[in-house]
Amino acid sequence: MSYSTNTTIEALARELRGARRVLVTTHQKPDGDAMGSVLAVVRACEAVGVAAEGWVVDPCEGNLRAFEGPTKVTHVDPRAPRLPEGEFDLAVVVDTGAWTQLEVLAPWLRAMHSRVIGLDHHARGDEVAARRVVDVSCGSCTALLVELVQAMGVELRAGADDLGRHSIAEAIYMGLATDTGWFRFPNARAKEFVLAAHMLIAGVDKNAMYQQLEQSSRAERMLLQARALSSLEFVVAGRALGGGEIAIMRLRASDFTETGALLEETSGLVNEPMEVASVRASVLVVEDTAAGVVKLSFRSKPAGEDGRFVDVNELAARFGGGGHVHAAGAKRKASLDAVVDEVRATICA
Ligand SMILES: [Mn+2]
Repeated sequence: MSYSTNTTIEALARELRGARRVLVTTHQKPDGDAMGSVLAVVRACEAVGVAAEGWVVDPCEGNLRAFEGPTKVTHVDPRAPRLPEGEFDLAVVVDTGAWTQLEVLAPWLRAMHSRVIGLDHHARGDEVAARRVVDVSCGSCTALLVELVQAMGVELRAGADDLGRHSIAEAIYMGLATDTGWFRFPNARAKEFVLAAHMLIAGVDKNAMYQQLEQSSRAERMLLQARALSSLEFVVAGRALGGGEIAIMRLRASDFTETGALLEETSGLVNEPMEVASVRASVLVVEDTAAGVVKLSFRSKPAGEDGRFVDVNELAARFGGGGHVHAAGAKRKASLDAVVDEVRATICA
């Protein structure tokens, strides 16, 4: 069976209302939409008197945990995997339908299969949920969840404290804003703006959210970014990659000790050189002495007018890694400089 809708939102809403105890989960390393989706469904269940809890496999991107408030969410360290305990009569998988993104919980979800429902906006997925609604026309999974919340007969303001925080609307706005790059990406269409307006009317403080999510990094991270940018070089890509320029940046172990930045604070740095018009892809090479490896992150821009783009999944595969066509990673057991030389040679080839 293909990954497509096989039931209705109304039917899923009825299942949720009729449940006693619900577990809501999403893809590993949740982003704003994944976390917003989990919080929205848990809060909607609670609003109709159904016991519900979120189950999230870390690492958790950005400052998303600040939005949990009193909503019950269990965080699992993937290095110490564990499974839910006790009886759940329904499981909800949001913002994904792919086994590869649900590794930790997969044994539990497989055993639950007939009692797993899914709501997603991705084009590809597996038979994780027995009953599901998949709508790729939604800019975020939370955009789809607006329909679920309405079908459950729950107010968007449900869950809000005295200051209007921790509502369903806030969780939905978080997904909308982050998955559309704060309403800049092509998936921010009229529908997403209309939904966003409804969430603001329901009391969401968008400025506070922006500050919490996008302006809350440590000074150490900015100092690390300065180090990365000062190492920036532009390499002309060979014919195999379609020409143009590819940016390479490197971070040594000393860059971390001298700035006081943490390894996880490299998140997002690889995207910085993409601001340059001529850059088609970017590579960040990071020395991780604790793990004894050099980590590579690859990113590429979407296809240009000529329909060409750098397939970084393929590029990463040459370093024993992989991922997606526009975002991939790899690990290498070699010195930082040797890996950078290797990257340069591969790009020029
Ligand atoms: Mn999403």
